[in-house]
Amino acid sequence: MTPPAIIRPGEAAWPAHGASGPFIMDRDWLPFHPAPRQPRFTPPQGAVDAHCHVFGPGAQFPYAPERKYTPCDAPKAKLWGLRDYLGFERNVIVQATCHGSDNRAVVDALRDADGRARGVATVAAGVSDRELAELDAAGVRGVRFNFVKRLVDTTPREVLLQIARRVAPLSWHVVIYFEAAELPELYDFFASLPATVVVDHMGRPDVTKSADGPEFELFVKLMREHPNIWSKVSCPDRLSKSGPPDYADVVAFARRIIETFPERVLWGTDWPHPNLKPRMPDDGDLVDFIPKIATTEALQRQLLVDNPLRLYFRR
Ligand code: 0GY
Repeated sequence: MTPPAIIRPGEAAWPAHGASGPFIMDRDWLPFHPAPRQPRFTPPQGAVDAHCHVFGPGAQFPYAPERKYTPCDAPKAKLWGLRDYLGFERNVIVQATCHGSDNRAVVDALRDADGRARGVATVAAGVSDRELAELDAAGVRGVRFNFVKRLVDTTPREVLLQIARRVAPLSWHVVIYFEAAELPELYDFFASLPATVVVDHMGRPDVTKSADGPEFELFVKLMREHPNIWSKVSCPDRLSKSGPPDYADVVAFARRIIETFPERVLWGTDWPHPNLKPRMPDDGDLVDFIPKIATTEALQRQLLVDNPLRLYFRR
């Protein structure tokens, strides 16, 4: 039987059912929220969820042998359902590390999206021109470099630079994911990347420190001194110690980035929220966090519409 094209929260098929095919979801894996509430905040027309993932389904798109986790399946039909339910029009689907550099699940979703999704891939240095052209034709507009050690084995910087040079002719950008404590060591490398660079989740600041303190100041300096560097102001659920529904301790960090660099910020749900513990966020809470960090309609429009359209949907 063909699965439905769109599965919305509230429908019987919405909650996660583990991993399909030969895969068994990790015992301590938390699946995405089984019944997210509808947000009170209405995103502006044309809003883009610029950081989300698809997982499998494993039976169709096998998880990578080198993965560090086995998630629940989170198929495109549910991503489209969540998009509509939360009031978004488009998605940027970021290749998750559980799929390694096998981008088939993302490409399949992009081809199904009717022009309403773009992708960020993971590629190896040996990727062929033909593979890159196929990814580009499907809607991929960037590559992701991951420096979070619990997620990936380290790739040498020369190899990453080689990849950045390979994708430059396609005008792709580079998404980087790292923890704040690693920034001093990685700063010069990031500053040297020959592309537009997008940082995941504000470089994962330690929000128990001050948003005006030296650690976050280094990240602000990186953006201030390098106009090619953008930031996603996403994942309060990953960063907050004070927790939902307000994620109050993340507000000052996200506001500082949005108000200082309003033309270089993006926002995303991060659905289906890989590796999140001790609890899954309610995606409705995440959308209601937006007006706390982008406090005017003009800022909300830049964050959710103008910036992602400029970066991802110009072609
Ligand atoms: C995120 C965060 C995480 C995971 C991944 O690709 C991934 O596996 O990105 C994480 O575990 O912090 O941005 O989705």
